[in-house]
Amino acid sequence: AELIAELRRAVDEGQLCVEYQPIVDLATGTVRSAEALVRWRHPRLGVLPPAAFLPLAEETGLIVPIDRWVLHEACRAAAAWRERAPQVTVAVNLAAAHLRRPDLIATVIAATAGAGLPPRALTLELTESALIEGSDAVLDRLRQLRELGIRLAIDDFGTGYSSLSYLHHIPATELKVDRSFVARLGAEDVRAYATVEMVNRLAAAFDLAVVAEGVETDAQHAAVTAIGCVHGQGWRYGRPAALPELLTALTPVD
Ligand code: G
Ligand code: G
Ligand code: MN
Ligand code: NA
Repeated sequence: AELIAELRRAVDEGQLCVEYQPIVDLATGTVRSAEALVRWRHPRLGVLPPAAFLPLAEETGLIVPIDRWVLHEACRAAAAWRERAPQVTVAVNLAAAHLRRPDLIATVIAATAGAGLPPRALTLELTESALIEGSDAVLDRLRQLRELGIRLAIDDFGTGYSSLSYLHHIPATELKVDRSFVARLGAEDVRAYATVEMVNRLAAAFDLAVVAEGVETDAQHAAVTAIGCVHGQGWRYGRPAALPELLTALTPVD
């Protein structure tokens, strides 16, 4: 209960911060995008990861102002790094609650336009469980976002209790292969390999880009590359880091 009150104040008192993790082109190692990941600099408990407070935020509805703050912050950051690296986009996680909000489109436009970020430079990451609730109103909102040029990623793909039929309706642009599958690749697990291969083929058939998440080792990197995934994310390429560190990584070496 106390944590709820503290979390409510955290947004207003500037205790949240955002780290950025690179998403690279597997063939060249070039940074293509960066995922914004929220942290809470708690005055007593130190830096808390999302898992420590986002479930509470979702229960209480505080996730809406939190995600909105992250979205604005990330759009401003991306507009800044694109002056240095014009092709590098940004990815922001959105909780399911946003899809049910009629003001979602206005919120996203306010963030991109306010930052001077072209909509095509923003990817919104949504989980399967958020997407399968897909009422007509939700689908309509997703289509409006696509019409603006916003990209839509299905996060943690393969971990929800969803059927695959929703892929036919959701106007997504990419799939993020959940890191639990990638984690098993290093051990030359035949089933893990087949799973990632299947996701990659499915993505190709639906004309979706694929990001392999949680790539930690050279062996996993080799496996996802051999399977044909185009993009990768994980400690092998870079940990989530504060904006200045990402900017350093993006500095053209010349
Ligand atoms: O950084 P970390 O690996 O601990 O993130 C854990 C999870 O929290 C990720 O799967 C990510 O989807 C989620 N997450 C991180 N930042 C945000 C955010 O700003 N909003 C929402 N809704 N989820 C986030
Ligand atoms: O949105 P999503 O749940 O996919 O967020 C990515 C989460 O995965 C973040 O919390 C991030 O800190 C974490 N992460 C990113 N790269 C790696 C990795 O290589 N290994 C592990 N174990 N976790 C990672
Ligand atoms: Mn994500
Ligand atoms: Na994920």
